[in-house]
Amino acid sequence: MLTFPPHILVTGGAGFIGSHSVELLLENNVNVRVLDNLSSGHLSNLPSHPQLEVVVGDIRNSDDVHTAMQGMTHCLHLAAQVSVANSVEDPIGSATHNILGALNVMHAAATAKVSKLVYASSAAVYGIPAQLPLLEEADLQPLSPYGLEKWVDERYATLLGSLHGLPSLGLRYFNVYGPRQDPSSPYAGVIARFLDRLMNQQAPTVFGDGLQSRDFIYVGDIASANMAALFSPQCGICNVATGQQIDLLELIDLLGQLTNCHLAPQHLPAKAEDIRYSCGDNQRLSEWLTIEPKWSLKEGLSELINYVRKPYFAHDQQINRRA
Ligand code: UD2
Repeated sequence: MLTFPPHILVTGGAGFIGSHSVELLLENNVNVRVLDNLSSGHLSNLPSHPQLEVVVGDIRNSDDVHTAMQGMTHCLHLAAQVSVANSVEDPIGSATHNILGALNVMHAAATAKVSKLVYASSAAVYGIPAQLPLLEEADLQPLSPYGLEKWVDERYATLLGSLHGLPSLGLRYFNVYGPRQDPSSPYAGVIARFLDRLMNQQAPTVFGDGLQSRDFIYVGDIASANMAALFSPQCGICNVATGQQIDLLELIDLLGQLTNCHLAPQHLPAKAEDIRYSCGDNQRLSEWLTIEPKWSLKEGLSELINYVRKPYFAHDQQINRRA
């Protein structure tokens, strides 16, 4: 437990990763202010709590960001356009969120002299891997505007560290899944999409041969990494990964076993921006943040399936955590 209440601004705090992170921070006696434009986040994702304040505003608006940053000691920047495919279709819109919006947050954090900025980077910065698992020092060759945008964010954070002394840690999340990930958009994360289709007796749609692999990490582990990063003296870049990979056909098999819905996938053309193999080295995560992922894929998927099967009104009840 923390001994005093820091004041933390969480951008995108009403979203999927944001709401899990906010809950964990509140459990640890932190004062939290959420800045969210509610475009994909929902107020219903957040608890009512005396130490939580919610501000509806947009990271693309620098006034919104500077106002929200006032009085904050730390910032967790999660608000983003998160879809790789959408960044290909709308690179300007994506960059406006992911570069200019991120720069607004970083600049405001530097101006407010926060003690730590933690921001969401992504495994998408790596692109084609020369070797697996991916080390933070690997060459970066992003295949999508999204990956390039996150790389630019990392460079900006480093630069603002030198120019203004802003201490920052960029977390390269691998593929995050868990309760509250919205399955409805065509750009939604693959686990949310596959599960939604299986539950509705529809075949999962696979782009390409389905042999592309991902390192899937449960959202509870991401929330733990975010909190550890905020209070760690470490600055720079760190993978948040399990170090395990699974391909999409294996994933469909596993989901079939866990849901008892076995449906053969329907294959659609592959996407040029798709990374083929992704698996992160997590030694730095362990050394810098003393975090070890606590949820195996099977356990995390079982938790997600339980959540999805609950009636909607039960969704605000406590989601299980692992200490
Ligand atoms: C995810 C994150 C991204 C970033 C990255 C890091 C989402 C929406 N995107 O991008 O923000 O952190 O991971 O690696 O969480 N696929 C199908 N059928 C579907 C949906 C997806 O075959 O119905 C494929 C897709 O073409 C890709 C793989 O599944 O090969 C994963 O897709 P994704 O959108 O879940 O995640 P990714 O890795 O593009």
